[in-house]
Amino acid sequence: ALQFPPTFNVASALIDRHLDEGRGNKAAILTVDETVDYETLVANVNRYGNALMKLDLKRGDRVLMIIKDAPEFYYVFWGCIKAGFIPVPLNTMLTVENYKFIISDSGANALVYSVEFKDGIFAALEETSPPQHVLPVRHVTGSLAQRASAESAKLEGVATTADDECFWLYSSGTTGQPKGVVHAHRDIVATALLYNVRVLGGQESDVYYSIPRLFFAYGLGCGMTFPLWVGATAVLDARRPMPNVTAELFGRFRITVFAGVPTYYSALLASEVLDAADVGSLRRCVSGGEALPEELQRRWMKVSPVPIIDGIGSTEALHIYISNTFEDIRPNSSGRVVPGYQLRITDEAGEETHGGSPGRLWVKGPSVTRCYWNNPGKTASSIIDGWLDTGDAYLRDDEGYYYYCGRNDDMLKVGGIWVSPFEVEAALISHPQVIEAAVVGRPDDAGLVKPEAWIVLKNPGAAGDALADEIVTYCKKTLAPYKYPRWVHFVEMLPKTATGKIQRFKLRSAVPG
Ligand code: 3SK
Repeated sequence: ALQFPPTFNVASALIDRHLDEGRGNKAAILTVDETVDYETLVANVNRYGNALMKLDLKRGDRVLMIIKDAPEFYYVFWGCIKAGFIPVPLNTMLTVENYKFIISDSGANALVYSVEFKDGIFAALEETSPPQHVLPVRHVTGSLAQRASAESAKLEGVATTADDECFWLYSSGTTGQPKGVVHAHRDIVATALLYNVRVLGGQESDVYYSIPRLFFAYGLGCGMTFPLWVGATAVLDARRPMPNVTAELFGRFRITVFAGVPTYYSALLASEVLDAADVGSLRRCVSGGEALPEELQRRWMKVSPVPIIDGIGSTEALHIYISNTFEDIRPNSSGRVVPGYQLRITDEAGEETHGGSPGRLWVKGPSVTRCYWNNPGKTASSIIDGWLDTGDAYLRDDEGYYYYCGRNDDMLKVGGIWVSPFEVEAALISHPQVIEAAVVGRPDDAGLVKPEAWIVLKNPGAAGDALADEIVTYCKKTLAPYKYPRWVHFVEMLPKTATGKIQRFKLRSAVPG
């Protein structure tokens, strides 16, 4: 079990500690425009914290952050935590409707934003009761940075405990309104140690770069809390992730720990921009968000010196709780439980299953949220005795490897037999013409549910009945007979959540064009 002193503010472990450990001159953050060493990081966190304290906020007040991946994200996040406020990083790509909802749901008293996102934010602010303070973060007059520059570079973190509320993230989910997920100080330590150090092997000499942005739990870990925990360096880049930009960053900063999602690994490979020099420094490559097909791993291994380590996490658990390891990669599996977490799979009656059939996956562990903000109904239905309902359907084999079978509500019953859309998708993706695929259930003329496939092609010009027939024949050979898709539609792209999860519910109601 993790041990914490009676008074514990996570900012002391991830920010203040580095000066005592002689890391002042080491780069904490690298961007294409600036290098922030640990000494500057600590000073700026303190200055921002002091500037926030002047805003007349109360302890525990929420500060919404709509901030790009840049050093100021760190300054506001850690400045809030040291000063006793609750930072709430938000997805910078949300709709005006989502922002309106969150501004009101969070009851935040301050909102700090990067000027690039001003239009959407102000459109939302016009239609709701705005937080008391709305401030640009940097690079303009009146910004928080400007106020901070006049402040002291010293700030004692407020006395909190490891279990106190520390920050929130809004989870997008595949349906419904975003939900505020409340995390404690200890949750950051648990993920940084259990996954980052013990599974991934993150170390002080590493240079981390995360494709998922800092406002996602995945990016918050791989792009900020993990490198800070081990005293390493993080590369931040606010541009939209594009293969040529990633290749440039790999080469320029000699990235050693890279975090991506399967769709992005696939785009990197399809672009053919990576050369041996770019990938030469890679030590660990991580994938999450959606399951990694074996075929993608095979293609990655042709260009990279190291394999992709696939895992699964959630905003509610803060990071990855099932993972492969560098030494032990099981194709098409999310891996085994990350030591420190517990898992169980239940059947439709809520009974724990021990056989090899898919069921509902529950997780318990030291970084799992204790509640959703302002949503006692959702808290009560999803978190029972510390066990979190992940919403995912999983199968565990005799050796303890877990296999993703889709979201619980995505599973289809075909002829009375459960079919995992993921298994059919994996078969489709192994066809040489297919880049991405999503499978949903659709009732046939007799009202019986059958698999339907939505496919993105490598060469969209090849779409047509002949290719559809070829793909169906291919699946019949690869899968159990009842699992092949009865309908095939070619599309330019699949609908996805901001974290890259396929929104199958949108496909279920889509009318094939
Ligand atoms: O698998 C995910 O979606 C995830 C969520 C939070 C943190 C990390 C990961 C990989």
